[in-house]
Amino acid sequence: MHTKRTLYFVLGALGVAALLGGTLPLLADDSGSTTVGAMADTTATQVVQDGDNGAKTTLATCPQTCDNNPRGWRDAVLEFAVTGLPASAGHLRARLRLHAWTDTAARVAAYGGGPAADGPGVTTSRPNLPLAAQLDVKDAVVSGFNEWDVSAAVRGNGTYTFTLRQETLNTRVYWASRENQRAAIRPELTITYDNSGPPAPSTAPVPSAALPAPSSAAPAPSPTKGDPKPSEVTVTRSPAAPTSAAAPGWRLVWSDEFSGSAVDLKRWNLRGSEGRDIDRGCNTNSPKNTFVSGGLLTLRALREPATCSSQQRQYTQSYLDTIGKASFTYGRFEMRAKSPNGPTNSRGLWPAFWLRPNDGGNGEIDVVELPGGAQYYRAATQAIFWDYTPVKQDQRYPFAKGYPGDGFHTYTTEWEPGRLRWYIDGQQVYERDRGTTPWFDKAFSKPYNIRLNFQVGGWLGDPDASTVFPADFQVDYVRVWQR
Ligand SMILES: [Ca+2]
Repeated sequence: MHTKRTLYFVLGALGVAALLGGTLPLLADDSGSTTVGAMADTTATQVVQDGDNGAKTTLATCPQTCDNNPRGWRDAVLEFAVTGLPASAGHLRARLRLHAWTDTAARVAAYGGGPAADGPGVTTSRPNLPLAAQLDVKDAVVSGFNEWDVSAAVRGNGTYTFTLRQETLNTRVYWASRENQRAAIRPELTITYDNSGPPAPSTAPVPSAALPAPSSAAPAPSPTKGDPKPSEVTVTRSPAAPTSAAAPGWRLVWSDEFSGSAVDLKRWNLRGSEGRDIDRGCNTNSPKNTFVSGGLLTLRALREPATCSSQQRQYTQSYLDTIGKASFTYGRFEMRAKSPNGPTNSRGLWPAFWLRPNDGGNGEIDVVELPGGAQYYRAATQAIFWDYTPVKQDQRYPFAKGYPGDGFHTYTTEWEPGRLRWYIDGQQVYERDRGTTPWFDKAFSKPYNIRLNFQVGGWLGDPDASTVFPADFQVDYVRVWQR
């Protein structure tokens, strides 16, 4: 997985940034330095206003009593992959650096360990893991970068997780996250060393104060060996895909036909062990919840106990995104898919195909949301959001005949400067433009990435005894065209 992650190494002494594939040139014969950007970070026990795991610009910390937070400590958890240290590196000094926007009289301690990452760029909680030793503490937060000496935890190349815990001041402190649009203020781990060290073992040791790297982060779903999935799967064979659904003038720039036997992790991130506050399920990267077979991607919701983000939950679910892998400014986005939602069996099930801006700021384009339940199952929702107060515009489009769960349908959004159009099975059903939407240009003139997820529970209701699990949201393809 590490080779698929983008790590930012900064040669500190020279101030020259370079993207490297895993080797780090020495600055001098006798010393060196490397700065690694966080490959994952999150606010543990976050609340909605701290941002969501997929698109946030800040991390928050707050003591247990902060704002009467019912979920306990709000900690900032960060994970770094150190791969560039030479075999001869010795006397390692490691500094964890986070940027805050204001001076604040809050004591903040850095610990080794904490919840670990479960997918490329996604840190989520593994609850009940005790924090390792306290590494350093600062009595106050300063505007700009704050540094903690975490040398005691860093032994060499490897994956390191740190937790920042705010011990005083019952007000949240905000820190720039790895997704902040200003790259210069993102979290860093800076390591300096000399060349006095013994040759390192050929495989990275597991540092005592850090968690081991998650076992290959996101196991590629495999239809074979030991996986109970194939015997459980009811694969709905995909009828022949439409030859070309594109309107004239559009050219295909990205697609996944799901014709292989596993989720293509070059195209998608698969979120794991993530519990968002807006729903009732745990996103997992288990092949039980997300798999490719028979030309289809299946996102499967299950009724089963799971723990994520320090919470015990009763459902598991699937969430894929293209953050860091594919993004688009304008385009024609289409999914051909079958919702599992029928009239009597689907309360609390919520498949969706949508887009969010890379900068994590304002804006959201929902190509389609397909909430289940007797009230909702007949319609497909088209929506745009400015923010989540919420300032949004949307409609629920009831099928004239049938309903989204009666078979495969295509859901399309054409996004052009100043205009958005939505189609179902090739027929236009909704349109937004600068006239309908004063915030159109502010929200929809920057790169967006793609999300496919199957949420259980939330604003439109939670499952009840009638909801049937497993429930499968089956996707034949996702295609993106541009002009
Ligand atoms: Ca397909």
